Amino acid sequence: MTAAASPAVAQQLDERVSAAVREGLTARPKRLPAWLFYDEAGSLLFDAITELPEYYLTRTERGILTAHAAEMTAQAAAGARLRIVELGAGSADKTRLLLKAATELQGAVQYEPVDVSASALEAARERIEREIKGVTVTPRVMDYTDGDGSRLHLGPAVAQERRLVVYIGSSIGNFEPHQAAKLLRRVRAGLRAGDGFLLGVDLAKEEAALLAAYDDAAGVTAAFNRNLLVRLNRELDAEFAPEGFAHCALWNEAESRIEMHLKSRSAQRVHVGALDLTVEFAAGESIHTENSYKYRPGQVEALLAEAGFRGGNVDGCAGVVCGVPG
Ligand code: AVI
Repeated sequence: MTAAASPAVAQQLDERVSAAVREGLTARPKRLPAWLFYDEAGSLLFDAITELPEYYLTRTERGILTAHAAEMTAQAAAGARLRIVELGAGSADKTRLLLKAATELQGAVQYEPVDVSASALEAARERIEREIKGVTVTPRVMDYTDGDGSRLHLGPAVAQERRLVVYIGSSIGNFEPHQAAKLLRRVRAGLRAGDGFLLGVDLAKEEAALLAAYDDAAGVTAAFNRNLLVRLNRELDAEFAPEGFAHCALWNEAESRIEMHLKSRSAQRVHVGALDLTVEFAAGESIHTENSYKYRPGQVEALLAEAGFRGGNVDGCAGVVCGVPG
């Protein structure tokens, strides 16, 4: 499959955006799905977030991979040849540590990044093949979240090879628990005995650290949140004044999640031209834009076990490598 998004795929995305916005802005309370963050500007803002001093997630995960990539790839390969598949690869920045470890282990490695963004995949392919000798990149443009509950198509299962499916960056935390469980079951169903799964999750921690990570001093996360309105203005001919909405991050202890909201600073009415929809906001009313679940010790292992994985926690920290029972 090539990395170019076909017109049919682009049209499907437009329809998905329209349906999600109509549904979310007419719901009570109002909400918008977090996947809407990632247009081109949103993806750049997210990259900037990962560099922020307050956003501990990326550097923590990079530290874990730096320390354990060799051990992880060796454990996943278990003496066979390893092929690496990555879900939601984006710029594939941290995955490079695994790819380097895999080339050191076996000389060359096939890498299959999966993402909805054809441009991000193409940029990653170009950079990885240039910078890491021995890696062959086969990008796949696919929405891995879009499924009917059946098996996730994870590329060819080649005899004598073991696949390691990588899902890092704590992206699983942006799914509701039942959706996360369903995704894990679909991954499991797409794997063969002996294949592996590397999952990066974030654990619950002190509230102040969590709030700072999602409401940074430089205002990058606020811009990321408001960019959603900029996107609706451009793609759906909406008339949001982004500064008329305050970025708000809160810790929901009962649900163990950070929530992001856009709170209307005043009573206002916003027209969304392409949907022929006028949305009324009371002063202080919010649009719920994201949940980021923070797991408690043992929860992830239980989720994985329920999905049919046999797991091992690496480092007692945020990385979990597990295998498919063989
Ligand atoms: C992509 N995802 C794991 C990020 C997170 O931490 O939930 C998205 C994000 N939202 C605000 N900052 C980063």
